[in-house]
Amino acid sequence: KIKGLLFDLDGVLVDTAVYHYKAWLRLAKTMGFTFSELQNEELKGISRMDSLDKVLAWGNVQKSAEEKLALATQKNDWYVEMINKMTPAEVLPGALNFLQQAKQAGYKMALGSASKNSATILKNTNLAHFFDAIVDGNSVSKSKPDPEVFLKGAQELALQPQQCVVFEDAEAGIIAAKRGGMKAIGIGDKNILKQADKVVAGLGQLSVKNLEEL
Ligand code: G16
Ligand code: MG
Repeated sequence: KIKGLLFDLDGVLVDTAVYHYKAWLRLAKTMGFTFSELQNEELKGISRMDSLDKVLAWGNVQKSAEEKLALATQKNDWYVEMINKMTPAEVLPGALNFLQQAKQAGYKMALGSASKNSATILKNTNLAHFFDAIVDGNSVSKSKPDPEVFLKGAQELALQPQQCVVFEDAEAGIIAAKRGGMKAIGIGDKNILKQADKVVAGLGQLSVKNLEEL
């Protein structure tokens, strides 16, 4: 029986991808190149340093480890400037209602995000109080598709992986959930999130009652 819900942040509860995109693009431009919105899709769900490596490869740019750290810090400063101004109005459609229903129904809930900025986002959007545990980029050593982030989440909820459902918009996140032994609900496109047990366009398309059918 399902007792715990593990939520990805960017793309599931809030759309911070647009802020990541703006900050990475600004960084690319300082190095004299640009990249497309389609390429930006590849940055979803992966860590900051992995994202930087991809961006640099697109620009055919080589940097030392020290320079990379400075570039990632610059990008993050621009990103944080934007998320500092986020409001509860930026919670994705249906997400708040779903979290409320789930809380009411007695599910334990954890965040499972790759971001090191999850605390700021949760605070500014008023979502922090829903979570019994927060596992994010500050507390994991291996990025999705490694299941670490979700295994830790289940553990912090004192549940077995089989008792948990993961909500994810990135293919790497769905793979992480399946490798961890959890059910996975994809938020997005069926043709991309192939390994998900079920795919919906957004949490608004899902009712907490649907969880019992999984
Ligand atoms: C999010 C985004 C990724 C981002 C990562 C790290 O993951 O989807 O694009 O690179 O966090 O973010 P930060 O630079 O803030 O540490 P998730 O897992 O919430 O979808
Ligand atoms: Mg995501």
